[in-house]
Amino acid sequence: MLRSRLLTTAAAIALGSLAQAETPFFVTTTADTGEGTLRAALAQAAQTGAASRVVILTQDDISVDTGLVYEGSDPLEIIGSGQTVRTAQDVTLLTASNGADLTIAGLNFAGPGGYSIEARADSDGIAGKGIFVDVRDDQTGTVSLMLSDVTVSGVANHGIHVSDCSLADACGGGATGDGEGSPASIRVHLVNVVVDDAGNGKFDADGVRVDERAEGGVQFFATGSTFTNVGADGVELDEGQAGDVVVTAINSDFVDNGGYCNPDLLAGFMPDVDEAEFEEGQQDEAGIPGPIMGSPDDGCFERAVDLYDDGSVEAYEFAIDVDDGFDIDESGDGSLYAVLIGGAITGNLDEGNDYDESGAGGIDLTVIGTRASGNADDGFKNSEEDGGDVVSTVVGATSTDNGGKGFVFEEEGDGDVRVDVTGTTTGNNDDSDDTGIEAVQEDDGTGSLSVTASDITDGIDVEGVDLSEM
Ligand SMILES: [Ca+2]
Ligand SMILES: [Ca+2]
Ligand SMILES: [Ca+2]
Ligand SMILES: [Ca+2]
Repeated sequence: MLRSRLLTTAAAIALGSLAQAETPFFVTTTADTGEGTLRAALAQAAQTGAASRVVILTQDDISVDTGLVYEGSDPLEIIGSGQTVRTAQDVTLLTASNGADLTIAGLNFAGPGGYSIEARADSDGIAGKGIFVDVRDDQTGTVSLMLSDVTVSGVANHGIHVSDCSLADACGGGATGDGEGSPASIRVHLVNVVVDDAGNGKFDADGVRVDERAEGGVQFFATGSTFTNVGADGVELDEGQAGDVVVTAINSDFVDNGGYCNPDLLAGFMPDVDEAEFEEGQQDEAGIPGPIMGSPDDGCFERAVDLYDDGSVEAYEFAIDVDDGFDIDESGDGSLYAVLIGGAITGNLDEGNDYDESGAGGIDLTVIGTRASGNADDGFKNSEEDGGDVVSTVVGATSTDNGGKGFVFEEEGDGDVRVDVTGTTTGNNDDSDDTGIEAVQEDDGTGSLSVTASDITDGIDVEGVDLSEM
């Protein structure tokens, strides 16, 4: 036993020196464990102390009962030719546990599938992901995840997750997200990637989720990629403290996401009166509906209560927390820069695009030929707070049949609104009462909206913004 262990170590060291010369580790069997497996190759690669490449030579699917882990901190490349790594267990299929740069080509990841709010995965505290990169607390530079020709499906939790957040899965989402992070930035680069049926086994699990905290920003690039049937957001980028979010999405689709908190199923648990307002002193807090309990997932209900200074209730409101196609929350110093070219953002249970920026910095959005349709709330929502502008160019885009507005540009605090819309179509959004485009400039600053050669049949609503139509 001791002897074979020594031999194994010697073999690993030998292979390690080869890897430094870029000789790959070959996967020669589809077995779960043992020599020649993907699992063994990842362990060997981690021992090299250098950048490594793993090439899968087998053709059949690789079935695993426990998650695969790469513990190295040096870059790793995994090259497949369309095989699938699959599991029947609720485990994270591939984890890079020490923040390594990870490049994967031609490989699919499939969880058990069949998850929903009525078939949850998280009752044991575990909900498996597809690909998970955990950034080290002291990491610097840019952590890179590059995927091409990769599919992730059937996992209960996030399909793809990069976490630079000390609280791991308790990091929380949106502008209220907590947690500390490393100085590092995060880059996610997706080419021909499909995330389908991820995040349906627990609350707030996204197709792609990036949690970036402390110094450093997020770069997100996707081309020819699809995010569909995800329980929470198709893609959610959460950037906190200093740093920008820089997005390019080309011909990428965000379709039918956000339905884990199934409104049809949960509506019956809502209070009879789900929102109300009161005069001061009229209503004490004990007399309004309390937090909802006993539903398939009580985390799905948002309950907001505003109190007067005397402690009486000013207003309360309940909502079911459905999610978006593409959700970005940039907070603290830094801006949100996004370019969308082509692609469809359709059938999502909340907004299609939901972009929020706060702290210093603005929103700079370019949309060319992208279509948003059939989303439950706004097609393209852009909301900017504090110092900073909202600047947007929209060309040849479409936003129709959404439950909210077609396009929303909201700016608060210091800063201006400058929006140019050309060759764009909106129609049948909300009640069609000036719901095609809304532009709002509050507080200090100026606002301009120019609409040229466009068909905005459901009208334009401006506030603090000069409108010019040609
Ligand atoms: Ca960071
Ligand atoms: Ca940051
Ligand atoms: Ca900011
Ligand atoms: Ca502002």
